[in-house]
Amino acid sequence: MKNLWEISTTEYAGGKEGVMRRGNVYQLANGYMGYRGTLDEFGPAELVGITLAGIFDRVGLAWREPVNAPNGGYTRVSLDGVERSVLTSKVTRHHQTLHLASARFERETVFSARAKKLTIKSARFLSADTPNLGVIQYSVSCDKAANITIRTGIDGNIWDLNGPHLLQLAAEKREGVLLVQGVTNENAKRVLVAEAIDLNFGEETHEWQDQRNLRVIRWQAEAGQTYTFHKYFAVVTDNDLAGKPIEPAAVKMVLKAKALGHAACLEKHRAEWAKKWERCDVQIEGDDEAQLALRYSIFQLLIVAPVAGSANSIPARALSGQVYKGAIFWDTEMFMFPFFLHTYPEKAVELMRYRIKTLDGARRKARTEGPGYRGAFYAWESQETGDDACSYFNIGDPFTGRDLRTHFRDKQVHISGDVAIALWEYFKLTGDDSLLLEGGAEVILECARFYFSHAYFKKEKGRYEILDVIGPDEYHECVNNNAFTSMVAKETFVIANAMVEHLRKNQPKALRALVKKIGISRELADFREAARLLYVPAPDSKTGVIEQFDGYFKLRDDTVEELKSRMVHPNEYLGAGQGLAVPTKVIKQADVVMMLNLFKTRYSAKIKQANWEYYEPRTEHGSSLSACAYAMVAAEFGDLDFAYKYFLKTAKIDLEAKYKVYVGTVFMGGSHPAANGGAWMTAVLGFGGVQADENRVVINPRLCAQWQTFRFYLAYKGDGFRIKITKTAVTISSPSTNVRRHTMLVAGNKTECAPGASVTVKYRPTKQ
Ligand code: IFM
Repeated sequence: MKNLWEISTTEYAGGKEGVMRRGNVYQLANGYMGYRGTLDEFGPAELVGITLAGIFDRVGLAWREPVNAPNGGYTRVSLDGVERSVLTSKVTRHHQTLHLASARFERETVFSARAKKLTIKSARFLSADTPNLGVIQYSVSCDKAANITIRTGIDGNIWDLNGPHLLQLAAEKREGVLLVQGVTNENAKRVLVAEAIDLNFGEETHEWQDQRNLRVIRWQAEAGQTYTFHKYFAVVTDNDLAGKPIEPAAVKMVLKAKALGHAACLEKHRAEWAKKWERCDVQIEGDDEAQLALRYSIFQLLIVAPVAGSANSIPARALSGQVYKGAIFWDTEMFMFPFFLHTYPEKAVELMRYRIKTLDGARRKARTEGPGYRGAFYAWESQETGDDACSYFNIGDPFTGRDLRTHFRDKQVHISGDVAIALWEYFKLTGDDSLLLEGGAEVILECARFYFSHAYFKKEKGRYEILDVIGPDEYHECVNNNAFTSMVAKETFVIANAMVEHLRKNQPKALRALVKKIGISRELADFREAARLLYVPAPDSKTGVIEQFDGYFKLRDDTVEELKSRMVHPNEYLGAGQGLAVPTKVIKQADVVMMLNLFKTRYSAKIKQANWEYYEPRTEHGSSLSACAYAMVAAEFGDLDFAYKYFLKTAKIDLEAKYKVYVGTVFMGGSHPAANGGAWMTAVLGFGGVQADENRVVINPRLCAQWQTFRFYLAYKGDGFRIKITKTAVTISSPSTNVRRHTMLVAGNKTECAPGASVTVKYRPTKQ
């Protein structure tokens, strides 16, 4: 039977491309850092990357990007004086596994040389208990007596897209601990890696060569004997210990881990992961393919969930490297945040704290970006300060090599509303207004202020309009009245008004202080008016189809296939100035359909179906964010087969790693946490039919044909529930640790869920 808690492969070749894709698939992370799924002996040419969360750097005029740390996991082995690597030696067997339950990467490789067989095994994890720490167990054995040399330590040769970011690289060995330190180019932040090992064989000498700070361990190995040591490496930066000496902290960390020992470190790490899975796993009976893909997607989200107290967020390519500048996009709020909010609110809050932390950056952007913009215009590509990392020429033209003017940065204004919506959802589903008081309320008001400064009052129609924007479909820039954007802007006003009412009733002092602080008192009436008068394109009275933006229906109705047949270069970008899609109705990704999914209670199933049927054939799905929106909406109007197809497409994106790695000339080969979140949303919110708001949880299951039983956890208002859905019944178990009785609406039946009780409700399955 297939193990649905691991993935493995015997592949190790495939050139740079194969190594790059496997590096993504087999990556580990712990919120603090990511470690690509590369092999111990690999270097920068094989895209080894230990990508750090929340620390960025810029070299010259190149894009700012996250900093990669020196590789404290580096080890290479020589047999009888010749180095062995999967890249250059004869490999008779190779096997590597990613263990999802314990977030560990293992490899075993057998090399053949001169009638000898050398076996190396290694297993690594990035501690879920101590975020700065990585731990590796490394073993070597040879079937015949042999001279073996191991070089292990810290590799200061760092793979960077736009580096080098660490200057003045310096190495040391102190108290048996290896150290490599560098300083970032832009902000002079120190990044230090310390490494300690436990070794009980061989002669150890020291080498600092080619930017590598290494221990050289030589010994005469006996035939068939296994030699094992453990490596403990820690990454510490000025972000962790601003202004304080970082070296003693790093040394202490690795020596402490070493004293604790590998087994104890692993035990602590496993215990943390057991807690994560206890809460976040989703179980599907009857469909192993979906089970593994969904579990893998959840794993991808859990490994990059921000460390408690960091106020970091999750970049669009997670911690799989420096792709997309390590930046945070709307992907987080719209696609990843729902998973955390419904299962792991402690992480959801961290994601929101990031937006609070970067509010000043959003204010700066509003001031500098637009004509008279005020409030908070969040960065399209956000890094640690909230200033926009997105350039005005963000895609390279593969024909000319020149950069194309794109308007992602200046016109994709829905980002501010996406943030406001997520903040409000957090309040509604947790019932906890402390985040609002911590700065969330200020964010919401500043987002509303931004939209009011952006909105145009069209006198002859007596309405506000949001003009000159880009919606989620990035192939059509500078459009007026984009349905998604206008709806999100309107909702921001609705939320601002509701929030002010909430605070007025429950936190009047805090509200008064906030209104005074940001001087917004007179604008509150504007927000009420804008909530009423902001125009959002409505469904056509005959067809039910919502026009994506003014004039969309007049565009040329080419098919996606026709468009693609005209492509001259495989990586050419279909949008921007002269992109093939610009004069046509072909859209990049779900736009109106994304809006129908986000505001699902406001539109009928009929409207959803009409729009889905209109837009799906016209969607290129050029973004990994697209398929899940179509899947969720299809589940709502009952096309479960289609929903399933797009669910799988989304859930398998990182597992299969067949995604495109270039847009124009821009390399973007990393993992896709938004799609991972989309997979979870399609499963739980789509097939599970979960819809929670401030008043109650509604569950209207519509299981796809393949699934017999579907189990998941749901966090709601400080309590948690285990939900089991079969083809005919929903069972909700409320643990005795729950504090309150909750009323849920299950398949139309009002259901009381009391702490310690379990309740089953029968339902009639959706006809297919
Ligand atoms: O945020 C997305 C955008 O919607 C489409 N291009 C890629 C971005 C990052 O995933």
